[in-house]
Amino acid sequence: METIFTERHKLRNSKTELYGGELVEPFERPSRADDIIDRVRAVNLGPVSAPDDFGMDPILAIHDPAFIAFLQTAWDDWQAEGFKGEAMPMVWPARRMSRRIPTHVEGRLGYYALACETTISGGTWEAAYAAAQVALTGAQRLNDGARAVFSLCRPPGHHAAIDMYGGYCFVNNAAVAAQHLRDTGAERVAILDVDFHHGNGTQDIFDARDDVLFVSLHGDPMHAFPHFLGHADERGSGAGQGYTVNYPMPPGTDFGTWRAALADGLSRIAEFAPDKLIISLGVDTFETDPISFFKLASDDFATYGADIAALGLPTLFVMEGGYDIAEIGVNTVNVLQGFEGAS
Ligand code: SP5
Ligand code: ZN
Repeated sequence: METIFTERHKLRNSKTELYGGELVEPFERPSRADDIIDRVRAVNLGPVSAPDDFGMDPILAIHDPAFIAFLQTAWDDWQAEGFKGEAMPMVWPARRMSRRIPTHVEGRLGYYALACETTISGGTWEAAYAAAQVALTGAQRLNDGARAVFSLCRPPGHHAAIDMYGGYCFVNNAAVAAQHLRDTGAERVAILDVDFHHGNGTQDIFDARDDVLFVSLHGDPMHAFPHFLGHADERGSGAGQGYTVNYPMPPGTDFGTWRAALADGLSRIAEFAPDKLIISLGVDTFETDPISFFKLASDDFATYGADIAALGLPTLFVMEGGYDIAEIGVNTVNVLQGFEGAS
């Protein structure tokens, strides 16, 4: 399997994350991608290629232009205020408040953020742009006939909505890739999100659409980030009714339970009969992940990779989360090798 990767991910290197009331080293750090690419190379998964540049249009096909303009200048605007730390919001348009977009960067951060753990620092936009190109290049490889491709995106994307960032995400790489596939011939695209966290951004983007099926397995939002989306009764709206499928699961969920939900989701995808499949691949379902509560073991990742391959669809793997730094490379590549072994 070919991997698409660029060292430009390193430009996303913020020093702080707000966690448990402290500023800590971010869980979403450059060594994650380095560990994954090292493992890809160590097992000879396949060629590693740099992304092509598809420009801004495919990003603007998903995201609000004013939101993207905000991301592009947020760090400079923040620095211009003379602040010493990295950019983070502290006030939001909460219930019964105005939706008018403020002028001051503090207000703009609150308007566009869905969570404040994710700070913005120099290079964040450049890395997010590059990650979207990594996803787009993978999608184009499927168009060119590949059975499967691994887009090693960093920063991740599935929490980024039309006009919101947070959860370590800025541009929704999987959504950008899905729209590109739609715009280049695919009639139906399915996105299967196996990251521990609910893909609220992806769900939001495709909520009212029946041409992109969104299926997500995740920690129950009653107990897990992003807390405000991902319940089982969210099924899509308007024409998209029935095209969002959520499997929230409780703390301590083991592989048996998780795999049964996967089987149900895979049957829904088979029924939808998409032209292409995108996997939002987060390995934070691992038993010792520091911020999650599922109990998957390393071998389980290979097992479910094979389950996904059984659909027989052209498949793009887009990297999302996963924070157990020691095992992230092994677990990620286990999914890909499990897939290849069953293809
Ligand atoms: C892409 C992705 O996986 N983003 C996840 C962002 C989660 N950020 C908030 C983490 C808060 C975790 N609180 C867990 C308490 C564990 N005891
Ligand atoms: Zn996650």
